[in-house]
Amino acid sequence: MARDLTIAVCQTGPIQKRAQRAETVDRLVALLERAAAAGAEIAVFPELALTTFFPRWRIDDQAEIEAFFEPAMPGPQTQRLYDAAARLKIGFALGYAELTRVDGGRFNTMDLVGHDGKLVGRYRKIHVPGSSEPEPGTTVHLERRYFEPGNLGFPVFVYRGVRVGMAICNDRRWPETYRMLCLNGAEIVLIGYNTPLLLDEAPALAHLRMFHNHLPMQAGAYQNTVWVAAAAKAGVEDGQALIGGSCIIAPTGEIAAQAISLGDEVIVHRADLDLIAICRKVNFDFARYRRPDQYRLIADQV
Ligand code: CDV
Repeated sequence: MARDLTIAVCQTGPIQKRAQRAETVDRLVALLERAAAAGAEIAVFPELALTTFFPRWRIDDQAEIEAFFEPAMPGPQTQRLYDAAARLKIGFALGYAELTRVDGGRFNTMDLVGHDGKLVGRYRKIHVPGSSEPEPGTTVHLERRYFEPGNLGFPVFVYRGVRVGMAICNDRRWPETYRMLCLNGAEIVLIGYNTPLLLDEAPALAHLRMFHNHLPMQAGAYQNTVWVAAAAKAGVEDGQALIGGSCIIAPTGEIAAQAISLGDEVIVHRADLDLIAICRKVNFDFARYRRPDQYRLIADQV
């Protein structure tokens, strides 16, 4: 029997600092409704989808920092999104700033929520970029000030019989992300990102920002025979331009659907999961051809 899953990528436009959480959740619910109306069975939202990308600032006021974090998911202000998932019978993956209940850990997190509105699984960003203090000559990007590196590995969860993994922004540039998720059996990788259009440290690469967005995701999809669906937070957010380019990528490496705006936008594609086996047979039958015994560092190489 043919297997497929209809995926929606819910790109958002900027979420300004002044936006109230309720207003932002309204936007996410509206996007989820559009995704469900288009027949999607799962949707992915951006990284830190409930707030502005606050690591672009050095913030010293603890109360101000706390306001960006979620001590519980769902919480009083996000419950409506979970209720919408259950009402519309559509799952979603949502990026947010997590404050853990037990030990106060802080992570850049993405949760996978089922079509019953209940938590399916959690991923915490592993490749946390930037620094903890502003560094001269570089665009201020202080994720390492606010977040610890993820400590849950690259887990894969079963959603409607499909094996789903997640990754967050900078993770998408690293081959290890796709390889680990796919060694763990992922058939679909859901990604959220906030990527500045310009980096002060690399003006020579400015024209490549979108190319370097799609290149690793297309390569990751192709080399690991997996569907990739990636949602940007796009547009000018609190004075910083963020790229869009949200997309759905087939295991062939082809972009199957792509956003055309820098605002709230839904793109949908029915992902043919049988394509994975076809692509695997051609080049990437891991069990047959991978040689982990030879993948080792060689000391004293001349
Ligand atoms: N939010 C991110 O992880 N941003 C990174 C860079 C630009 C710091 C990215 O890879 O897009």
